[in-house]
Amino acid sequence: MSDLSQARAGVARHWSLAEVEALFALPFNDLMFQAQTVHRQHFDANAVQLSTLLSIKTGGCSEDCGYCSQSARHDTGLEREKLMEVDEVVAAARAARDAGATRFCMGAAWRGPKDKDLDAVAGMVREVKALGLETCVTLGMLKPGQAEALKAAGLDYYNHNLDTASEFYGQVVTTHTHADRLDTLAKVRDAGIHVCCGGIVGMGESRRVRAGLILELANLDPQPESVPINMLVKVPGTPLADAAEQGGEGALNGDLDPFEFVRTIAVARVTMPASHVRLSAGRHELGEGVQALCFLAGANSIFHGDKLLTTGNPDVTADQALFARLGLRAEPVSGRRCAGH
Ligand code: SAM
Ligand code: DTB
Ligand code: SF4
Repeated sequence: MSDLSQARAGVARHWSLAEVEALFALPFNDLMFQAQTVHRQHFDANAVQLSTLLSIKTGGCSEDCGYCSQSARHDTGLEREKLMEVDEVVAAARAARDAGATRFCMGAAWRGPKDKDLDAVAGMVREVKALGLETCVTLGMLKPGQAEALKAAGLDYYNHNLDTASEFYGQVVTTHTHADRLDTLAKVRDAGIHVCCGGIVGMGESRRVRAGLILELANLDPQPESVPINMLVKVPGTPLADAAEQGGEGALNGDLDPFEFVRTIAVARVTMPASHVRLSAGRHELGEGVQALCFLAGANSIFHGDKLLTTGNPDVTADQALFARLGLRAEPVSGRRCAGH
């Protein structure tokens, strides 16, 4: 089967680093054209899926992820909070649904859940699902049996990001490994839960590392159904608060070139044609012009609501105005063109 017909059929194929790097190196207009062509074969080009985030357990995390405001090892001034009550979570989910979200993502600052925590989260999943929302949680590493318990509660998606290419991972996190991440992803898949898996750019990595991240995501088999691409939010007090680009392709005045972020979205779209690619953290910082380019590059999902986990996000009225200017509309549940993805 040719590459194009494979892409049309939504069949994943194995990508090489050279191929992914070649996509990154294309003239911008050529890359955008490829991304838009692939996007239109699989999705309604003007529909965007809306997910709302809620931090159900904030701060005090044992892990040392260099970008994260919630690590107990970084002095970010964030107040540590205990796990929220089910009623509060349900109220937030109802408000998110009423504001137009179709998926509700609950995040906890844990290395992984204890069994007691998992029971509480399973209760939240059950009630959020009963509101007619798709459910997603991101709880860190899972132990045997935990993914099955979440599936039984009605969990649709588990978010667990690779975050960066394996070769760079050890420079960002030392308390767990890239292999640990893959292990949890396998548990999620085996339990029959959809996978939400992406990464962060702008952490001082090279273009080769960005290509390596997309390569590792695209070669997951099956490919993740949702792929969040985050622009690093530089949180004061974290080791990456002053992350600078080392130069080379994709750098601009010591920082990540916003066009490099758009390229990353486009390469994700071309290599993962049937996945929802989410323009995730960093929308405030990117501005509306660059966000519009991201939609053109094939992003078809965003976080909706004025807060991510601990940092800000454009508010709902700003997004409504942007969607109206661009002729975009919110995607109803199961808006994919390809069955089963
Ligand atoms: N503890 C769980 C874990 O590590 O998987 C779940 C929560 S963690 C905050 C979820 C994801 O948020 C991370 O994998 C990372 O991709 C993203 N993230 C966290 N802090 C960020 C930041 N400052 N900028 C961009 N993305 C960030
Ligand atoms: C993802 O890839 N990005 C979201 C969600 N998955 C959990 C989190 C972004 C966090 C941004 C920094 C913060 O608000 O703490
Ligand atoms: Fe903890 Fe997740 Fe933040 Fe890492 S990214 S410090 S595991 S909350």
